[in-house]
Amino acid sequence: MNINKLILGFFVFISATLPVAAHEAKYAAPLLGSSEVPANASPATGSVLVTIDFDLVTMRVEANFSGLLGNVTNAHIHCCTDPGTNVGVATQLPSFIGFPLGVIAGTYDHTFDMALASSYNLAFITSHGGLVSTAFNDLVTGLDTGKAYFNLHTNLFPGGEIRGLLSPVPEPESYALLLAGLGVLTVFARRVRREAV
Ligand SMILES: [Cu+2]
Repeated sequence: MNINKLILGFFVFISATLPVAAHEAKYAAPLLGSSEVPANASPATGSVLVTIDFDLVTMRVEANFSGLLGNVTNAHIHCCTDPGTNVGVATQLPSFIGFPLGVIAGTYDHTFDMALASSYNLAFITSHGGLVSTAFNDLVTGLDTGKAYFNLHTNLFPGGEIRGLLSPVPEPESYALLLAGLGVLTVFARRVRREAV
């Protein structure tokens, strides 16, 4: 076995394994009053994790929050704008279906079918290519580039009590597979060296 075959084998191994992990993308954010625009002094905290599955065209939203001064009126994701500015809602209105309303603390976990227009603010679809597919692409681009934020509105803070700018979470599986691939390469290289002796 020569080194070229070895390198070829490595890339075949990587290309066969990496795409499996790359079909999903995760985005996370802490939720804080200080992240609102303008900032507020709410002591509430929370966090949100958004998982996009590109095979199923779904978006899972997991959130938790506590210590709100007001009662939840709605929560959703706004897109797409630069950090420190405000923009319209991209996702389902007035609120994510099943989101705990009228409370000061809670948890949420729901998976949306992003091939359905009902998972979006219709105005977002209209202003982002007019199709569910173009809206989905623009939302994902917004998530990838730090231009989408989760906003939780309450009766005391109609503009939003806690908010978080969603940013990509590195995929540990991708790195694990890359390291596994390097491990295989090392084993092959050792065997080649032994055979050469
Ligand atoms: Cu909002």
